Amino acid sequence: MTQIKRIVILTGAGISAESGIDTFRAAGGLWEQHRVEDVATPEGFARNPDLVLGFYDMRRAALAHVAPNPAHAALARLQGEFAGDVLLVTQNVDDLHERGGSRQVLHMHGELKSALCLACEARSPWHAPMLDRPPCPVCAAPSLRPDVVWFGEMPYEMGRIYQALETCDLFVSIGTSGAVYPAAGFVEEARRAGARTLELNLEPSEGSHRFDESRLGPASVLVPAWVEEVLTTTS
Ligand code: BJW
Repeated sequence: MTQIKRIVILTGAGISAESGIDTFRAAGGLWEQHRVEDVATPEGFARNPDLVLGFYDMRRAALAHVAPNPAHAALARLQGEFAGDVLLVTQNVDDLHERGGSRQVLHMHGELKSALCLACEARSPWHAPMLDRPPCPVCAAPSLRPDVVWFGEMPYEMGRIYQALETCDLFVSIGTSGAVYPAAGFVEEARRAGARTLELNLEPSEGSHRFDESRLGPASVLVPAWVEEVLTTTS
């Protein structure tokens, strides 16, 4: 633990579950309530934009009723107090890392509070519904879509993420099922770089066997305990 200088952390829906945001693949999760092909692909959006805009409007509005939990706060503490580098990459489109105190977060699957204009390709901060086809703040075209990454689309910030994975000494995956690529492959990239790999998850993920260590339990308990351990053993 004393040799650790560069940490890459990947978070998924599990870190926000205890804040009251549904995960995707659990029983009763988002993909049981909505067909993934309908709401999380460009083809689904082309077929039925109202359905997709309404789905994301509902999830954006729900952010007003949730709050960060101790796992988000612990990662913010780590970013503030760890002497080396911490890159926080999230697959989540919520804003709970930022509201938990994190200042630097890479949202590889985009953000609910951002709009992407299909006419001018501008990405703009966005807080309102999109179902009523509001104008783009940059070009005024009524062509906004949620600025999120659907299946078949390229996630954001991949260059920066792979660069960090190539030089990290510790990779930690928190609350993700390991079912979706490229994020599910990050553990292999980190292993190739010689990093230690740790998974913190409620239950073994699809990729558990790829990690040096798996700790099972709720993120609100595991993450603060792990952060405390890192800060006391590396200071
Ligand atoms: C707790 C907890 C608690 C619960 N405490 N834990 C065949 C093979 C390989 C790849 C492909 C393939 N066919 C197609 C692909 C590519 C495809 C893909 O991966 N498909 C799979 C289905 C196989 N991927 C893509 O298309 C991606 N793009 C791409 O690959 O571009 C090309 C490329 C090439 C080279 C380099 C780079 C790129 C894009 C993927 C986009 C995913 N988008 C979504 C929607 C985003 C917008 C939205 O939110 O609606 O992202 S899908 C959804 O899944 C969302 C999530 O970010 C993502 C991952 O889900 P996550 O976070 O893991 O949630 P869950 O629900 O699955 O798991 C929660 C976990 O938490 C569970 O394990 C619980 O146990 C745990 N948990 N409570 C701790 N309290």
